[in-house]
Amino acid sequence: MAEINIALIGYKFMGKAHSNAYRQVSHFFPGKLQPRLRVICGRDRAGAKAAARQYGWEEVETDWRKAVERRDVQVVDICTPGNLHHDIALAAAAAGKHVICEKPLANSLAEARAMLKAVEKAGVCHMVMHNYRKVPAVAFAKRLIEDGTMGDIYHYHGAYLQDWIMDPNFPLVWRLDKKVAGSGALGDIGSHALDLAQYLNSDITAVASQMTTFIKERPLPADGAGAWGAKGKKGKGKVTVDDDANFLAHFKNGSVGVFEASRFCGGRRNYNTFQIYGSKGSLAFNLERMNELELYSQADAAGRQGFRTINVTESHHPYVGAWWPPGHIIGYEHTFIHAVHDFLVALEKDSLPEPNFRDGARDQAVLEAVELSAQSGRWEKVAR
Ligand code: SOE
Repeated sequence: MAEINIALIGYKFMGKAHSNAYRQVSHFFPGKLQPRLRVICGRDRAGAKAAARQYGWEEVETDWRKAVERRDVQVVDICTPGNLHHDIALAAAAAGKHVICEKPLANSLAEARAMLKAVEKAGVCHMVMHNYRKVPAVAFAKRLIEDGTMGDIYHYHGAYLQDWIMDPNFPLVWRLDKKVAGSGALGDIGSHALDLAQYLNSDITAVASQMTTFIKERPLPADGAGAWGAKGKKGKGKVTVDDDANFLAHFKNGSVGVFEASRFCGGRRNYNTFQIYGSKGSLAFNLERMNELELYSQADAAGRQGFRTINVTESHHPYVGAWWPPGHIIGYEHTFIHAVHDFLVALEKDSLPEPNFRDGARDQAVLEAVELSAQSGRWEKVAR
């Protein structure tokens, strides 16, 4: 098994999830390539060193440019806030490195398109970490749609609801600073919801939206760990992103969509859901019950119709065969292992995984249209 050296830029929540995926993937999806956790990079040396010790990285860098330029690195994995995605991806592509990037791909459509152009010009492999496509139940839903079980799709309802910033005293972390995050609930979790919709249903062609900020200023982070540049300052800062984004959508296949992304829905800790209604059947998924898929089929005999719960834990379900016997469920962290597995297979086959930067740029075009519509108050077409 050949080794492939990884440089991970960023070591917080996503850095932890990606590190675990690199360490686990070869145990459950043995292939020709084995990731080597070569260097982890973070601005704060002490923090990066602690993460290196905890997750098993060999070396530490505090300057991402040095990590990207290293001749012993073949893959650059971007787990930073969105304002650095573009610069790191362009540097990595120019250095001939394969690139994985957290979602959303960028903080603007222009940046996303420049990133796509750079990786395609460099001829490197690229993936955007929309990990929820790698949930077995979601990949199985894709199979049911593709094999015609759902018939023609009429409706797609997508909602990704959380509640972690409802406390007005929650500090002004970087996700609430437009200069760093690009947008709020829309880009952070709305991007997941619309990526699943474009994966499962078809391209979104137009949107009509509204975006709301419920709490307009918050305490600056005491330790400066949050909004960059706010280190050590006292007092409050202005929230410059949306707390909620909801929008109507038209799809290329003629179906219609309703979407909501909010971090103000009490009790919804990580409630990423979709319902799909077609001419022959319906599907419903809830990430908080991620091993289950609700299926309604018109083909069921009269008197016996109704939503049934499929336990997506059989060996013939996507990815499940690598894990446990039926009913022995998997979790959030497995979606990242599946994504890394797909990336390694793409590298082995000299192909491209999904979702790659082309998908990420298509998602970014929808994000931009949603923001335009919230400003114009009109339907906006999605740039293609
Ligand atoms: C915060 O909203 C967050 O960590 C997102 O950034 C992730 O993409 C999502 O998987 C979980 O929630």
